[in-house]
Amino acid sequence: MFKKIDHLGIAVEDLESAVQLFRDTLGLEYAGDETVAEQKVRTAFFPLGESSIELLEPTDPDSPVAKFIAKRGPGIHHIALGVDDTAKAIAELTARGVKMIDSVPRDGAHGAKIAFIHPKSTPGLLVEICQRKED
Ligand code: CMX
Repeated sequence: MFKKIDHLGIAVEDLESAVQLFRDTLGLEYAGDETVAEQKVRTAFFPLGESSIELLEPTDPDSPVAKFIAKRGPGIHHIALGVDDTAKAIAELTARGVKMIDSVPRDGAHGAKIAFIHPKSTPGLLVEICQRKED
């Protein structure tokens, strides 16, 4: 079902300074930013091999990412696993007894169809299932 690690999501307080670090200091390729309004985050992508690093800055104090930073500080927020079909993956995982946060796919960055597994079904790690638009 899972093809690869699609991306690692990293929560940051300030996107501009984090982009400077990853692009200018670490020298990673920068693929631009995108606001995902429905999830109250601004994202910046850095393709790296077959995966990417995704920086996440909250756009609102009510944003889940703002709450995450307040509780745990900046750092790895989620790991995203690539699939061909998010709806099918939700059905398969649910049938295997995995607790899902999302029972239907929602829109992620770059038109991806995404869903989250509940951290209660994993060792405290937030796992995103991600179907890329071009897939
Ligand atoms: N890591 C570990 N645990 C986490 C977590 C994280 N990043 N985020 C939430 N949790 C835990 C919470 O502590 C909570 O645990 P308890 O039930 O024990 O208290 C549980 O998961 C449920 O969290 P919640 O916030 O109460 O549940 P919601 O359904 O309101 O939201 C979630 C869950 C994951 C969707 C939300 O917290 C979130 O992070 N949304 C932003 C997602 C995001 O990164 N969007 C950008 C996507 C862009 C892209 O990749 O394309």
